[in-house]
Amino acid sequence: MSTLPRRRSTPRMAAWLLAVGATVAMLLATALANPASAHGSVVDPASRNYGCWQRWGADHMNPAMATQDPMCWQAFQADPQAMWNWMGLFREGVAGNHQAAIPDGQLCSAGRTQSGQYNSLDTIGAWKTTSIANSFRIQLNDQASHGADYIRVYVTKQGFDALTKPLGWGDLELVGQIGNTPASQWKREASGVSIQVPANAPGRTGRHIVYTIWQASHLDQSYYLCSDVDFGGGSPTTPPTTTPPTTTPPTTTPPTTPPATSGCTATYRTTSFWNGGFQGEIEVTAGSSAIKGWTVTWTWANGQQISSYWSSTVTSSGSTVTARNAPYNGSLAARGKTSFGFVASGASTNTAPTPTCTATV
Ligand SMILES: [Cu+2]
Repeated sequence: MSTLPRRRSTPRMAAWLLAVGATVAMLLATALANPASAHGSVVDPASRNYGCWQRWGADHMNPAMATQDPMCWQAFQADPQAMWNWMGLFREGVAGNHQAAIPDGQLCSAGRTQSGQYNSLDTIGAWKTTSIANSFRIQLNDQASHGADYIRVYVTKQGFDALTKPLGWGDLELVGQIGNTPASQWKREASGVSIQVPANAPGRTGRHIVYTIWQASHLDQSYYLCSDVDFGGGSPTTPPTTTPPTTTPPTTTPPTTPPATSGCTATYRTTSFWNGGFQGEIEVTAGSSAIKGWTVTWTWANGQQISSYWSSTVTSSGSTVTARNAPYNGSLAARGKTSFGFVASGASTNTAPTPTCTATV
């Protein structure tokens, strides 16, 4: 028995060595490629493919998905790689011309990017939704620590029917954004970093699409992310069949301490800090009647200086800061809320300011 195998051992050994060599090379290539190919997505409210990967990634052959989660089922059938690689939904070299690069009806696949790998995300239908309030935040996880030149958050207009209509640019309204924020200012995660962007979409009820554009900072790389949401927390499987009146804002958040006055109030909190700087957020709440605009002012006690801001226009004069509403978050219903944020440099002593709010009615 021993002579026969031995006679063949040279070609076998060579083939085996080749196979092992190829495997090692592939593993090495994969190991080297992975950090570079790691990117990110909106994880809350979950983007379409991130949500499918979360719910079914470990069980994607389960036929129950076809009835329980048909949109994820068709997406997994089309290309499971588009679910595993939920962080790779981007385009490059768009130069900020997002609307020119992406035709209507293709917004969720980033204009059929990556040779059409993500086309299934444009499918119209009952994608699973995340319940959110009219004042909400998106969380974006960035595994590669690219940071952002900007992040823009849009929501479909009230009356848009995501169950029957393709998503077009004309259906969207900008409801929140942040400007340049390097990854060093984002929150550290087990894998990469994350950031939250506050947004405010008054008057929305029922099923909507949150559309996020993340312009990464390391090169001209733009991410286009669809998250299906439900304003008001109704059952995602039974969407309203009629257009609800826009004059009655939903009363989803019972205020624990309703402001008794007209005008507005502002509360400050530090959302994160690091050596030499911090990120702050101010929540603006309308009084007992609706307001058309707001101005928040405060004075720094320790020479803090704002370097970037979002969802408002901020001007500083010495230690006094004035923040005015952005065009899209000035109008608040009675007791309605919105928030804006900023990044500032500061010394080791960082006394929280006491902001004052003035309303335009
Ligand atoms: Cu990337």
